[in-house]
Amino acid sequence: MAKTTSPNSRKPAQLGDQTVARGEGGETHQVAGGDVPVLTTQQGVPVSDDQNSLKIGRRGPTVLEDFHFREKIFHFDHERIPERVVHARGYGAHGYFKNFASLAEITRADLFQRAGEKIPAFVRFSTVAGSKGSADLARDVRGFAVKLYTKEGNWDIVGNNIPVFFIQDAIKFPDMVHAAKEEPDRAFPQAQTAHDNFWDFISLNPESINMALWIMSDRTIPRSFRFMEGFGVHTFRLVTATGKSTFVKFHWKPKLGMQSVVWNEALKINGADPDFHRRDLWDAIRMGAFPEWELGLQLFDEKFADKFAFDVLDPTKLIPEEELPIRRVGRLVLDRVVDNFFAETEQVAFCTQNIVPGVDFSNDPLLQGRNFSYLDTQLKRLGSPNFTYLPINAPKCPFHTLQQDGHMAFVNPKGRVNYEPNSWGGAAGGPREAPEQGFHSFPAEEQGQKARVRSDTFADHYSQARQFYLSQTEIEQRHIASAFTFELSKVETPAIRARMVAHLLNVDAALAKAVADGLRLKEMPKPAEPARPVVKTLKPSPALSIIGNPAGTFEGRKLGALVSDGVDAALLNGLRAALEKEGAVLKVVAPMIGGVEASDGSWIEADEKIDGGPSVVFDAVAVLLSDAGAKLLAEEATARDFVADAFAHCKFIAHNGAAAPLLAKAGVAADGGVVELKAGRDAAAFVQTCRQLRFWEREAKVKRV
Ligand code: HDE
Repeated sequence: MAKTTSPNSRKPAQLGDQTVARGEGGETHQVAGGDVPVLTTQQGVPVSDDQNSLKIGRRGPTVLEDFHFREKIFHFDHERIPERVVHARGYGAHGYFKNFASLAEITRADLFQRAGEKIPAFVRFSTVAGSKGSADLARDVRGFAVKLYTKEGNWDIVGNNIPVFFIQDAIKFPDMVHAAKEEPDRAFPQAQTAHDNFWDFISLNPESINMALWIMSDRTIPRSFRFMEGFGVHTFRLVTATGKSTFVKFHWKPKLGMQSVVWNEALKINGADPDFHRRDLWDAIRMGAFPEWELGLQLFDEKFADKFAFDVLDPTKLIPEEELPIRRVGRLVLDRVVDNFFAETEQVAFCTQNIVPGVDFSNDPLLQGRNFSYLDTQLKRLGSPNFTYLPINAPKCPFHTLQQDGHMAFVNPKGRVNYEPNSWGGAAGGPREAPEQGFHSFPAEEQGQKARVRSDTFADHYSQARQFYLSQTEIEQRHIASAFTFELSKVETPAIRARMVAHLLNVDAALAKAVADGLRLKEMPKPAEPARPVVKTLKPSPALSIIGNPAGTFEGRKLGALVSDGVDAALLNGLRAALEKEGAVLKVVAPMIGGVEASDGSWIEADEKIDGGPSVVFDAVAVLLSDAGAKLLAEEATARDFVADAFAHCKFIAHNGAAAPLLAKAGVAADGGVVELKAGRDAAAFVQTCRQLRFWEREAKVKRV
């Protein structure tokens, strides 16, 4: 059995294009040399062999003294940190915020003092309910958390893509999140609110009804992080150098407009590309198509707050922008992907308590509770109060605290001083207070009895839900009814389904009827008893609709062109050129990843094989085939799905004449969204049509239940 070769003997081997060394057991060794660095242990000791653990004899036991093996496995065993209890699934990117004009008359916040001030920013988008590995297209609120590294400290605006929230008091957050997440006995469903516990909770908490309308709208199935609005949700304060306070609500407005997918598409994207949103952000930034938003402020004073129909401290309410216009004050641009997902996106620690001089909190009871939760949760996640020194969390301005030690204290002060006041003058005495420059809380007058109460100004639960619903286009209203029907159809307890319909009766009778019919409720329930009569006179707010505010561009979007051998090269190239001119991209989908041979003999590389690139991952499609290609693909189920789904999802479909057999087999009926391209020059007009994003007129024909 024993062999005589030395334990380190290695013979060269050829693995395709790679020349490697091979050990006695046939294992691959790649060796340092030239500019290839030497692999070391964490202690810097060079490693001779990373393929084999240390053994007694060739077939003997592994020895405990193998420090390289133990260190490697030890570190691996501890790679995971607790995922965020909510917003676990997220994706971040770097960028900057640039201020348009001085806002010194409204706030002393340093980033708003000088026109054109540019500061670094980091943004993390997320879903709420799912685990870290859940799919991107869950129907869910999206987190929109922004860290602004200002010259007077870090300011975190930890917002969402929806301007209102489920609950009015932070003490309800654990209940709400428990109900939304997987049920504790069975540990499913993952990343879905379509289950009994969630709707049970909502139906027993009418304060959630406004948010329920929002989460059943298309806002919760965005096409891309790039096409979402963001909101600070709570009322905050901006404070000037002289102590004047203005209330403010924060808005992020996407440059490329808003866009969502349709629900059936979302379900399929989750299978086809669970990383759809993170891939989209990564690709856009790497392509140089930097996502951009404008920061908008709704500014108001006590007088406005007093006459506004709702309490501005109630986070389940918004202020319509028609009633209080949004002032755009700067641009947020994301221009750099992370170098390392864990170091940046996972370790970034947003805290609502991170505000800067010139910004202050309001008494919103949700915000007050959040100010405790975020710091607390970061300690659990990151394991040490020194998480603030991690490069992604550390301020980019000078900072000097007298805090010390703790786990992983890797930034430490020098010298003798770790307290103040002290007798050591000058630099040796360490940092001191700055009475003028330092953060001052706005000296709001507060008084009242200590009590566990909720203000009766929070008691109107339906009026804004109704306003939101009536602000939607008919198509969006149908989507809301379908979403309620879908979610409640997954609820097993009939009483919960009926209870939700009882609430919807207070929102809009037609909506309640559509959902009741969709569920086949045997009998319409009585409306839920409102704590306050529903105000039916609120004017609709058209700004709340996505479809009613069309993006008017196909920029940043993607067209999938299904091609076969013999594809008309001029047509394909014409389409590609027209899309590029618009700032959009064309992706080639082919029967095989190696590509196709075009009519002129040129070779066209494919981006996706047909079943890896279904039409759901594109904003519009083109079907450009030869006669033989159409014949072949008409018999191919994945090709038929490609076309049938594009049609069902109301996408614009371009095709050449030869593609007709496949279109017919897929059930495509001629309509204004199906456009024949005869020559490359037709492409420009088609791309212009695509600016509408969807051919919504088709929807009533393809969605009957
Ligand atoms: Fe959060 N939330 N939240 N939340 N939230 C967290 O902090 C919490 C709320 C939001 O990308 C946690 O670091 C409470 C509203 C975002 O890292 C935790 C309450 C809004 C993110 C937490 C709320 C948000 C979080 C979990 C009710 C929109 C992800 C991990 C009082 C305005 C940030 C973490 C990121 C994350 C608590 C309600 C947005 C547990 C107690 C309202 C975008 O601290």
